[in-house]
Amino acid sequence: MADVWVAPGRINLIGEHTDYNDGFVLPIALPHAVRVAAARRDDGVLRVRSRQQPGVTEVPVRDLAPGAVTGWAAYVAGVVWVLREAGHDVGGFDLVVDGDVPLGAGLSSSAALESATALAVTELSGLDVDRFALARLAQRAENDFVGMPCGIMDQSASLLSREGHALLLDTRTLDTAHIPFDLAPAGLTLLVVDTRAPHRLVDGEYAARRAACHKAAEVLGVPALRDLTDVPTDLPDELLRRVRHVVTENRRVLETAELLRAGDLPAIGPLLTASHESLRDDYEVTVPELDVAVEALLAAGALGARMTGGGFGGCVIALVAAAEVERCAAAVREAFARNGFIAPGCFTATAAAGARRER
Ligand code: GAF
Repeated sequence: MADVWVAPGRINLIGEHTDYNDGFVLPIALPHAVRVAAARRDDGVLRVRSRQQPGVTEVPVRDLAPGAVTGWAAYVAGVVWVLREAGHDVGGFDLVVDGDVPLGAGLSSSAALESATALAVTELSGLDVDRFALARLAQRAENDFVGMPCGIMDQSASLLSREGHALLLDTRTLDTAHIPFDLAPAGLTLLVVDTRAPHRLVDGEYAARRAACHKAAEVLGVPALRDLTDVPTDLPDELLRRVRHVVTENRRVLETAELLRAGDLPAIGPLLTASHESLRDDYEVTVPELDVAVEALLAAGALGARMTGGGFGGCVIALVAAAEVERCAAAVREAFARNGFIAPGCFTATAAAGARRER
């Protein structure tokens, strides 16, 4: 029987679009995960299939190059490619992927797939690569093989998270702190609303935000926007709003982490909502479904609500009293029906464990 590695999807509590600015993020791992059953092959061929997707990908590992594999299997092939590029002796594998992280919902199913693959391939190859290096390699696989210019949050969340904790990550240094995150004793719950909004222009808009941030850092003469403590005043309006989001969001992450450390859970609510407003008004990555969900949740009594992930669709999270979960979910469903949107999916989330070998 093949060995199995499992890696979770994630929800980001706060710290959006900060990771490619060397800033701070605060994700939790989800109970939803990707499993990779893996075995070595001695013919140098990478063979990948999925229990959810049709088709089989078969490619000699020596032929791996950006563009050689497309679709979901590129996340797997990219990890094998990047390990070989980094000089590791990695041969052929049989990999079977199975998962329950909702696809296209902004819950990092792709980072989970990369992370499970990275663990499987390195362990089966007898390589000693630490989790921080694995996160960097998985990010590189996504940047250079898949072609998505993401930051390092999602791979780190999948590989470095601990059950019952949020992961405070400094994306410049990869310094981490595991901060207890258990809402139940405070009578609270994290409600997740999958808006099921079709992603629009995601990759192009994401790359455009990233480019704007890099341009602003260059103009302002700092290595990255993380290095700004105050919002500058002398930038063109759109660039200024992008910068303002990043500077204020970094502050909100650190404040949220402090409140969690102090055990003052309800107090993080307004910070979540402020993050959403900043993403909506300054960073302009929300869509009507995300804004309507947040408004409905707040009107129904949520202590705070925000979009999570890259935006342009995906999920909203809300901090709600445990007794109010059903009422809040019903309020979103009604608001979606009123607006003619597809019915949303609602579930509650706790902080789960990071990637590991399952058997
Ligand atoms: C996506 C990216 F993959 C992350 O790196 C991060 O930038 C996020 O969007 C926004 O915070 O999930």
